[in-house]
Amino acid sequence: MDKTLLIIKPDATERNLIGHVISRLEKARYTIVAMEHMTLTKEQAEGFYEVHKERPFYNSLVEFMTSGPVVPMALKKENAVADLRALVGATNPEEAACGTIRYEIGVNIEKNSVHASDSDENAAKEIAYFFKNI
Ligand code: 3AN
Repeated sequence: MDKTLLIIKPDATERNLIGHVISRLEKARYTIVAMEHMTLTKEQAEGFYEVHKERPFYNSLVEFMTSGPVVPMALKKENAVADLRALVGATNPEEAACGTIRYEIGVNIEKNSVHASDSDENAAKEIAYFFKNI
C-alpha cells in the first residue's frame, strides 16, 4: 500500500472544515494511519517548506502556516500520491477542477486549505517529518 501526507492548513481549521476534509478523504478510500492537531513553530514551517526558500512567497507562506492549527496526517491507499493530488486540485483554487477540495474550500493561491505530497520520495520525507514511527 502506498502512503502520502496531507496537511489541513490554518485557513481550513479556522473555518471548522477538518471534518469536511476527513470525510472527503475517507469517501475517496483513504485510511488515516497517523494524524495530529498542532500549531507549527516558525522553525517547523521553515523546515517543511525549505524547497521554497528562494521563492518570493516563502516568508508569507511560513507566516500563514504558523498562524493557526494544522492537521498533518499520513494516508494509505493504492496509488496514494497521484490520487490525492487529483482529489486536492491545482495550487490556485481558481484553477482547480470542479469537485476538488481546493475548488470547494480553497480561498486563494496561498490559503489553499490543504497540502498534498507531490511524489513518493517527498511523501516518505514529509511523513517522516511529522511522524517518527510510520
Ligand atoms: P502545491 O501545494 O500545489 O504542491 P507548491 O508546492 O508549489 O504547491 O507550493 C507550496 C505552497 O506554497 C502552496 N500550497 C501555497 O500555499 C503556496 N504558494 C505556492 N505558490 C504561491 C504563490 N504564487 N503565491 C503565494 N503562495 C504560493
